[in-house]
Formats: sequence, structure tokens, C-alpha cells
Amino acid sequence: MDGYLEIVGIHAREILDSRGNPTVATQVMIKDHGNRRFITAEGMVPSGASTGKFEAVELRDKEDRYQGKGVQKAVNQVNLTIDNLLRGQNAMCQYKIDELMIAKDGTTNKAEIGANAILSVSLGVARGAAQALHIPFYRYLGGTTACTMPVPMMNILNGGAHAQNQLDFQEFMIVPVGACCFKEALRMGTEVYHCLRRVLTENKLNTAVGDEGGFAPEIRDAREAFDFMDKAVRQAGYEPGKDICYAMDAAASELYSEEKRTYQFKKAGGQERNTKEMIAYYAALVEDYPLISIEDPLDQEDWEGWREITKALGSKVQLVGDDLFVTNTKRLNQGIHQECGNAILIKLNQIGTLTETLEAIRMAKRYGFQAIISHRSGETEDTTIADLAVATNCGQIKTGAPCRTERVAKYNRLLQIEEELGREAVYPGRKAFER
Ligand code: 2PG
Ligand code: MG
Repeated sequence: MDGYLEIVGIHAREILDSRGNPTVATQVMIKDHGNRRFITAEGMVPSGASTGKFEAVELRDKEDRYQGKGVQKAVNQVNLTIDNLLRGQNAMCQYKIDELMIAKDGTTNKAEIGANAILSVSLGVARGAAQALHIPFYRYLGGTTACTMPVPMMNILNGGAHAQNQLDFQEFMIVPVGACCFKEALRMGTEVYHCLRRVLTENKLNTAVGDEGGFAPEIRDAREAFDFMDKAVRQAGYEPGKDICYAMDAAASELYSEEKRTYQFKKAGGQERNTKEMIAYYAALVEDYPLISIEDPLDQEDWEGWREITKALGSKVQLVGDDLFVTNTKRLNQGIHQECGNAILIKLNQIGTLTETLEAIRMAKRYGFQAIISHRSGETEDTTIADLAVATNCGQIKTGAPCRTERVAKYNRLLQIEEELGREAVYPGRKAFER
């Protein structure tokens, strides 16, 4: 039994995420036979607000408690079904463990056991194995080649479903491509963030923050957002386009009306744009600002529109499928073959297991797509995505503003990893966006 990391117990509980909504945390107990000791590790699951239609199912109780958002059913699935299923398994066999859970669930979207239940176990098992082997989590996941620090895409202006303002687009991010290392990138981004607060205050705008820590002022348009960002970047002593570039998440599925086949800018007053007009709008933004990445520019079912925008802008800008691909290799495969987008957003809970997440990243890389590791708008103190970004050498991470502990926890973990890697650490800067 030497070297066998036996799963001896799995226990989940209902905890709260950063929005005060229930989510699942699972502790996995492992018996390390070689060293005759027990290890406990935990996996926590995040939760989205602008969720894609094709994401794996997040099991919610839909009962009175917590306004229907309780996750007691998912907790019970872990404590009864999965505990029973996985006891005795070797925690180092991640693939097998994830396969067993997928098979037990039996649906294509994890609707039976719940992706939240399954993911909490998948992560807890992996973390436990890494702990037992005394190696950092990024090393366990990525092996000896894990050395690339991700370029952070820091969401400093929030709109859409993440804020109660009049901004329809969801996220405006700064990307410190000119930094020499992650630590400097974080400093630069954070300095800009503080300057932005000052710029907004000077303009008598609110500096309360949205779900991902970015400010949520009463602005209405992407151009207004980028103009304020330009000011903040310069005030911090940097040059837009050289030191700091921009990224946005339009989260356009949230704006799309299937009935009218147009995108509706309701928060800002009701303007409508069709697919062609949307593409022209983005093209003009790319001309006028150092915008290097646009996520979900179009609806999750508008494959034709995605083809068009990729043809029009794909050589100039990173086009990221979030709701379009939902970290799902089937959808990614379709996108690759139909030439829709050139990058995929990676969210563990969109698909529900570590194994499938790693498969999606591998597929993206094989076909020259970028992969961006991402948080959800509802987060916990779990820092798995920081390790995942380094492990996979993806080169990009999206984990919010340098504000709110559930966001900052990921940045702080990356600081720790960079220090640990020492001279081995690589910060790709602008190279992370090359295709
Ligand atoms: C997104 C995410 C994270 P949510 O759309 O990319 O920023 O938001 O978790 O609400 O889907
Ligand atoms: Mg998104």
C-alpha cells in the first residue's frame, strides 16, 4: 500500500460566496499509507451571475431558505452519493475519480448530482494529493514545466449583471503587458485602479464597487469607460497601449433578444444594435483604444456572427468565447472548426471537473487558441485558479480588481508562486496575446 493515497472520507458543507449566496465546500480526507498519516484538503466552488445557457448545472434547492439558492441538495449528494462512490479510491488517480463521478451522474450536463457538488470533490481530491506529496498545487497539476506567470486582466469598471449602474457591457479591464514580472504587473494595475478612483471622484462619480471589485459609476458607454481608463493610466505614470492595454467582456448573451434578433442596451436607455452594427462598433473601439481582447462580443448561439467577427477582427484582437464555449470541448471543437473566436475563457465550474477543464485547455492550445483562466463573479477564498494558471502555462488570468479579498486572494497566491519559482518564473507580457 506504500504510495497509496486512499480516500477515506468526503464531507461537504454549505458555505457562503462573496455575494452572500450559498455554495459548496468539500473536505476530502486521505490516508497516506506510505507515511502513515491522514491529510485533509478542501475544494470550494464559485458561482456566476451571467451564466451561459450551456454551462453544467449548478444544483440549487429552490426552496424557501436563502431565497431558493440553498445548496443542501448538492451537499447531500457529496455526503451520501459521492462519499460512497469514492471511498477507497486513490486520490492520485484524478482522471478515474472524475470519470467515476461523471458516470454516476449519468447526464451530459451534471444535472443529477450537480456540477457544484462534483467540482468541490474534484478539487478537494487534487489538492489533497498535492499536499500528501508535499508539492505545490501548480507543480502537482502542471509538472516540472509549470513556470509561466499569467498576465492579469484586472476588471476595474463593472457593469452589466455585476453592477446596478447604466453600463450594459459587463467588464472593462486593464492588462499590464509592459510589466517585467507578475509582481510589477500587479503593482502597475493597482496604481491605475487607485488613480481611477481619484479620476471618478473628480468627475463626481460614485466609487462604490461592483461584484468583482471594479468601480460601478453611472456611466453608459464603452467609450466613456475607456476615456476614464486612459486618464487613470496616464495619471499613474503609464502609457496606454505601451505599458497597459485594455480588455473587455461584453457578455453579449445578456443583451441579446432572440425575438428581435438584436442586442438591447437597456440599462443605458434602450438602444438596439444588430450583429453587423455590433461588429462595426467593436471595430471602431479597436481602432481608437489599445483594446487587445474582447470576450463574448456576440451571443452564445450566434455562431454565424462569431464567424463574421473573427474574420473581421480576429487578426487584430483576441476574441474570447466564454458563454459560447463554456469550457466544453464539444463546443470548443465546433468553434475551432467554424473559425469562431481565437481564445477560450476557462471556468472550472462551467464544466464541473478538473479533468475536463484540463482537456479544454489542451484542446485550445493544440489549435492555437489562447486559454484564459477565470474566476466567477461569485467567488470564495479558494485560490485554485491561481495555481491552475501557472500549471497550464496559459499566460492569462482574469480574476477581478485589486479589491475585495476573494479577488485579491488569487493575486496574493500568484505573488507567492512567483517568489517560489524565482528565476524560473516567466512573465510573458504582450507575448501572451500573440497568435
Ligand atoms: C464572466 C464572469 C466572470 P460570471 O462573464 O466572464 O467575470 O462572470 O461569473 O457572472 O459569469
Ligand atoms: Mg464572461
